[in-house]
Amino acid sequence: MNDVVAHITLSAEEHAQSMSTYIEDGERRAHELGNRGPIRFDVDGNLESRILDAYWEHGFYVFEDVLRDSELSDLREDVARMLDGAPRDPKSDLDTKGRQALGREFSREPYRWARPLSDPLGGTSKNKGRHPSAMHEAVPAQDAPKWTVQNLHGNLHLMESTLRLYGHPGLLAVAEAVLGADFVPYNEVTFIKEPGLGPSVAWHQDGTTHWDSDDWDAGAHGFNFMTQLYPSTAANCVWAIPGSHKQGKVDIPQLVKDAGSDRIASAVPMLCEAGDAFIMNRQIVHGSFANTSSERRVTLNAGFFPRKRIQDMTVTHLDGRVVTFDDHHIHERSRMIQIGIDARRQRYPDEAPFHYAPLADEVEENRWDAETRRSVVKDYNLRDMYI
Ligand SMILES: O=C(O)CCC(=O)C(=O)O
Repeated sequence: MNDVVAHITLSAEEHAQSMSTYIEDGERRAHELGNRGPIRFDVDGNLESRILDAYWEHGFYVFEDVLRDSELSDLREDVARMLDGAPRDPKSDLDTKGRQALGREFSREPYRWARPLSDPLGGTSKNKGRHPSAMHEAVPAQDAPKWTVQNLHGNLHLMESTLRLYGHPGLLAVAEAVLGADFVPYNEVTFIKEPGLGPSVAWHQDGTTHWDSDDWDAGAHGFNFMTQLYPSTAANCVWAIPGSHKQGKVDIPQLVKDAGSDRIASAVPMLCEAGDAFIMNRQIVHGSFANTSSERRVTLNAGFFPRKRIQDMTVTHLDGRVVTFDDHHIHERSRMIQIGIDARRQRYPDEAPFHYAPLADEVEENRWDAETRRSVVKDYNLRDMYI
């Protein structure tokens, strides 16, 4: 790996201090972009074109007030339950109270761990070498745990509230407007950045398959919705370089070299309040710093692709599995969207459910009930799609 800035380790205070001017400047530039507001539709029921234009121009948009208060509480409670029942360390089957840890019934391990305030990925070949440059690490407090939960994988079978969020009619209408009516799922992951513990995620662009395609475009690797359960602040949030999703593969080591540190000059913080959600293009250059602030961030990611970009693709997943996304695979994985819509309908009967065109004739088969919980939802993430 071309690691142009050697690993630098600071005290947590030094790290927070080193960020202060960068944060001030970044906050100002983030607010100047004008890419934020509620999800709004025009008189014909289409997503307002100025929202779409801002998304395609900058590569992200902040949707305000996406969650109702009760939904936000449900989501926070579910995440708290998962953290309370986490294994006491990455190798244990028991939680800190000696109970069987949660999630043991699923085929894929739900908990991903990192050393507090570390950079687990930067400058390594992990994640297909997507994170070429190291971030500054910081020394956690003496009483900090050895490990912190960085991610939950497979949100939709771990936390029912996230399944209801998955069926959110406003967010799904945005997905349809950006990707077309036949949009398909990617995966669902929780990012947890506890104060004084949360590790960095080194600068990277998501997407591994289509960078050299003849028909590559700014939307070739889809997007993530990133719903925020607590405020997303400049000190704990994801930073992104506006417009970089349109530039193809970006030379990240050069940007870090030019900056003289991991604080890339053109990046802005993705700021918002609890209950807001970003749409973020997966091709945008983005990353997050060690959370040396006093505020936690919890982000629920749910990604989507244009169907044509995954149809019949054969890929090697990060865990080495080789999978072809044929019609059957896409159909089975997409059922999670329709089941999410039904789970939401049951909780919020006052809301008009989203019409998911690919499964419009299979609404009855995709009710949220004990049968689909067992036969479709459990271990659904073995069918995650990835490009
Ligand atoms: O939430 C974060 O800190 C990083 C998120 C990220 O890198 C991603 O979703 O690709």
